[in-house]
Amino acid sequence: TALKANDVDEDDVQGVANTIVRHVTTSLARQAGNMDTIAAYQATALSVRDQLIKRWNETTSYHTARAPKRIYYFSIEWLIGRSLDNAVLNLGMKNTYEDASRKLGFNFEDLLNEERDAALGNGGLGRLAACYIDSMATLSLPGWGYGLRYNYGIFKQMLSKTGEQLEAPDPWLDRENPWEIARLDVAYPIRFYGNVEPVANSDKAVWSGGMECLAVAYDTPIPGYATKNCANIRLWSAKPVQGFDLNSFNAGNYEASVHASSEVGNITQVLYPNDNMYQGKLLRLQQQYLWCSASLQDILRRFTKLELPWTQLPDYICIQMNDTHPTIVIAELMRILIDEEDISYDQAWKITTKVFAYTNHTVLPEALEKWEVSLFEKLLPRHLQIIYRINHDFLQQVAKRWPNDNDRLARMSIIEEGTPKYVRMAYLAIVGSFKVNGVAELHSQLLQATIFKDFVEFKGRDHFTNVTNGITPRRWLLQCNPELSALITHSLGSEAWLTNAQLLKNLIPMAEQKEFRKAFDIIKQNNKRRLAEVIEQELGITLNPRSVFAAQIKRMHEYKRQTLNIFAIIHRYLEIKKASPADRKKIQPWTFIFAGKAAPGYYIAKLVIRLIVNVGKIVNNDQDVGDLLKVVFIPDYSVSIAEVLIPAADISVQISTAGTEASGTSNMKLALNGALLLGTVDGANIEIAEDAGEDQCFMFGYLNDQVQQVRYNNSYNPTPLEQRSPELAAVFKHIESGAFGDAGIYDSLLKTVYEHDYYLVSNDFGSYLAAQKLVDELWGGDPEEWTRKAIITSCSMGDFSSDRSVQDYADGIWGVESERVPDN
Ligand code: 26V
Repeated sequence: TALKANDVDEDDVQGVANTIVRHVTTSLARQAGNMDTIAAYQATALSVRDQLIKRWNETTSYHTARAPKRIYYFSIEWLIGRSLDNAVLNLGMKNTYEDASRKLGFNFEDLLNEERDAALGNGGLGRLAACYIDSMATLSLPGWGYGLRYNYGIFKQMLSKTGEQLEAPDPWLDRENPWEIARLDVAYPIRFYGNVEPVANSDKAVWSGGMECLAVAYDTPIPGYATKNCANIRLWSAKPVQGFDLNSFNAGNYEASVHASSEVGNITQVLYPNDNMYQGKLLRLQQQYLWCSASLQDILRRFTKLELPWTQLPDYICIQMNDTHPTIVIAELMRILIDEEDISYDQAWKITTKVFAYTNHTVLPEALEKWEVSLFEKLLPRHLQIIYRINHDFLQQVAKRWPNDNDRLARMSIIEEGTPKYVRMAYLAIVGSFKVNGVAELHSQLLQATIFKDFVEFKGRDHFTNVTNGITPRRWLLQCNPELSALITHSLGSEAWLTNAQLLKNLIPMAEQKEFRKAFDIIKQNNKRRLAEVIEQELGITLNPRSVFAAQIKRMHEYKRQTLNIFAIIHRYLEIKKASPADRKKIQPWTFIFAGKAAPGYYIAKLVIRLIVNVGKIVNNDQDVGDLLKVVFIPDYSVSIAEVLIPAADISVQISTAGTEASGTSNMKLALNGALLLGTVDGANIEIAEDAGEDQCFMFGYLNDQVQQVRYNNSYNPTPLEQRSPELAAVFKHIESGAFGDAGIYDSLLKTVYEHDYYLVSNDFGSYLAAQKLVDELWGGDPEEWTRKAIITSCSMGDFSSDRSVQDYADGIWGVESERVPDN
């Protein structure tokens, strides 16, 4: 019975309350009565953590005994957000915990709001990893995530009085993190710099010297929904080797013998805040290597316990690389097999190339990683040698297939020649993997037709595939929109849709029923009011819940074109100002909601924030405008803010230049919550429109295959802005008149459109206005029809569950199967 001490039945309210009180007195060392909201949150989280650990242990034992093929998801970012609500929902214990906290005198909702976000990611890529691990757990797949335990997550965004983005550190670990388990005993040595000595008559070498440190493991259990399985995210923290340094001891230098290298301490301090923009920083390469080497050592240790030959490694493990950030792991596996396990180069390569698969997340050239050879050589000399050998053998094969085609060799070489020379990580990832995928149909096609074209010819079509992204319906519907979830469960007569999102489409016929539409509409209104209250409280802006709530919530980037949106808002503002009082009555009310961070060094993106904030200040306080137009920039966008915004949106603004947004995932979250898509023909918008039906969406803008030509014309046969778009020219005039701050502040932003207009803002402006006009007509003309479309959209999103994506990976790439922990 001692072992059962932590057991409570799922619906045992008193039992759960007891565990919470026990944690207050023992873990928090407080008197049971001395509980504030923070303590109540912490004790509740620790109580839930006990449940998770129990499942974690059962899953681990079961999988150790069964020894199935395992999948390891390598992501340098994990954008988890909060865990308490998600955990109690996945455990099926939300009601129990609500009742237990009420018994103790607390509102569960208040406890939830005490939790800090785990924001170890920038945006889509990091949040995707978090959705995928939720689905891996829910599908009972034997899988773990690996990443880095940054002391500081994505920066906290604040706005100055003049609307400029300010950045402050995010000390998320200042309060103890109840969701992690420190495993100080799981630590691996990591080497940097040093020298390489070849070993005569072999492929081997000895890498020694340099700087050594330790990578220490911290585990975050991830419970599946409606399964006992619990997955794990193992995050590494860098720590100096605290050996007994005999040299400094002998010298009587006690201080030096306990001195921690500050270089080591830096490695896992902070998440790089860039999204879609590569910077070749030494510290970043140190992060990547520490993470990959530690994770691989961990994985291989688990494999060697099976006492199988190395040739069977690919039958037992698969490593999915989330973008090129972990590509060094390919060279690391080669190094370990050759230098430490005495395997020949050729045999090692055969094994290695059956282990890895690579997901690409962007075609933007400025985001592709390429490391300066000199920096690489200094930090990882042995790995550079191995990469040269990989490249040599690879180019020999290319030359054999295409004799005398030196252009092709130069194009395809993993080493970019020139001064300086670079290692092209995407090419290494393709050559070292057995499968490469893009994240939406269009994106995957584009990869194959453009940046990886040569590699398709060399490796064959089958080397490349598509897996369209997905989002977890547990967090992005059940948790963030409880009322809509209850309506769905009630109407379907079961909760099965939470693990089989395709069932949602059985509700599509309900869109024709007035009663159902009414219920759906009331929920949307409630969610809008809830958001309006938060905005009133935090920003002092009063919103009209009967206006169209249009949300553009994502990282600030030129290609995502927040510009197009804010320029259209200014246009709308000018139209309202021009209209007579009688005409104003016919204008539909809109609320434009923006949220998103700009990379700290991204000047233009920061200028866009400034423009949005300053337009808001003018428009929101203009008597002529009144309720017809509000512009809100919500600072410090995060997963937990997204959970409030997304259920409240009527319109999902997804307006990237065609061909630039690999997939997008906020488009899926918004659609699932009943927002209509106002978007370009790009990324996953295309598939969303296909599934929801184009009638449900407002699509506009130049198509991908027209973009090149238009862009060329913008640069080389420029027509004056006045001709490309007279409406936009008028907007620019107004900005330049100083209407939103001193004339001249925005000049460098406007110049990007006047000259080149690389992202086709002026070219798409007219059709964006036209699309908004259609929205106006529907909103003002036929609210029932609007709700009908919203229902159809939401119920057509089954394909965008991350369960579908992860099952696609499991079947089509990983070759792993469900290993469900038996119920008893
Ligand atoms: C690149 C870099 C370069 C070095 C500095 C830090 C950093 C961080 C991330 C990246 C990769 C950016 C690629 C990315 O985030 N792509 C987004 O991936 C989403 C998930 O697949 C997708 O929905 C978005 O469309 C895509 O932009």
